[in-house]
Amino acid sequence: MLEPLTQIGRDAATGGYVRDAWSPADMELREWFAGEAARRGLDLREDRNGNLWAWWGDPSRRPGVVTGSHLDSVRQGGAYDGPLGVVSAFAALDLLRERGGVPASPIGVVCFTDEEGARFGVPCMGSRLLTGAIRPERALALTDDDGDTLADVLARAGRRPESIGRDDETLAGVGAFVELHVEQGRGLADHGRPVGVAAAIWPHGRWRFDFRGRADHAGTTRLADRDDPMLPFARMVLAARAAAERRGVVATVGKVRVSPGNANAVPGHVAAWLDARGAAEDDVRALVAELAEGHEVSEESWTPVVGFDPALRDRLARVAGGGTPAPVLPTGAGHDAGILAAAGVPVGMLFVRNPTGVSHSPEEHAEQADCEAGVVALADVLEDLCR
Ligand code: HGY
Ligand code: MN
Ligand code: MN
Ligand code: MN
Repeated sequence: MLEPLTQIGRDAATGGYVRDAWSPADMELREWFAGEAARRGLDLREDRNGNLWAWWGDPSRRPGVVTGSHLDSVRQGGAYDGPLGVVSAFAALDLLRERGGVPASPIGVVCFTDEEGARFGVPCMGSRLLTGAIRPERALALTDDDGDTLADVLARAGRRPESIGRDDETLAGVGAFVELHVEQGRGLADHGRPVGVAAAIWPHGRWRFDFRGRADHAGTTRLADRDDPMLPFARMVLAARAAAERRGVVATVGKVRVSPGNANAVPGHVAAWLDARGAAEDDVRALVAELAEGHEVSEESWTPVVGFDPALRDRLARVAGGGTPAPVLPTGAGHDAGILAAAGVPVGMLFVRNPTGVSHSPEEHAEQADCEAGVVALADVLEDLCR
């Protein structure tokens, strides 16, 4: 189902995808999106934050029902996380057209920009800017690993950095948002069902730790004379795992930057990023506070718990489940749907079965038949919401 996209940003050596926001691969994906919109005669709009909207109908006349997801990836990510939601959105719209009739509400397909935050560190950047969940000046000053700011990168991509920010006009056109996403976990595999519905998104955040020491010679500096930042870093990683087990949350350190990075020198500085999540906000906050004690720590992003609107959630479960209601599952993965829900937009999520549950990895997978079941469920949900 994802064939048109599978070669864009793919690392032939690993089969993983590297699709940083505003990278050449991302620009190619944005071109693909525009082509899909044009092929269907949809009204393509790029909002001031770079999010792409393809409309069937005019949302300025009446708020529409929007579906879609993102096309950027984590580094060495899988093929489905994001793209499955965008491809399924176009396919569901095609199915509605085949069924005949014109929906009472406009239907929009959206591609949110920079959902993963792989380049600038803050996830759901496009939807956070759209809803005002991040200040433009903070966003523009964020830098990537080369030291380029978001402002530099937007300007180079031909966008206007000075115009980013909350976009009430675009938001007013979104009467409801339904995001289809490959499940990142094994809930549906355990249920033996192809399609599920999100109950809630766990609270989650990212924190940067800076461990500072003194660069020195690896061979001539006595151990007693060393101020090696690797040691407090290593202790923090082990403490994070122990605290997560004790507190019933999850904590991950997946990105570390050691500088200056010589194999024959004690490093001067170690920067490390902690990702912590859990069903209960207090438990996540308590874990971070425990680990931050005595260290230089800054919060890079925080998303409070998102409880999807129960009436819409149950309506999606009934419609998406066909004869028997679809399973309703919580998730520890963040999504643009969570950012829009936090901004008061009626939001729901559909999940498509992932047999192994593996995600943020080239191993991420979904069976064709389940992807097709997802499209039918999404079309049924859109039809139901647009009555
Ligand atoms: O990190 C997440 O949960 C999402 O994939 N951005
Ligand atoms: Mn992801
Ligand atoms: Mn995603
Ligand atoms: Mn750069």
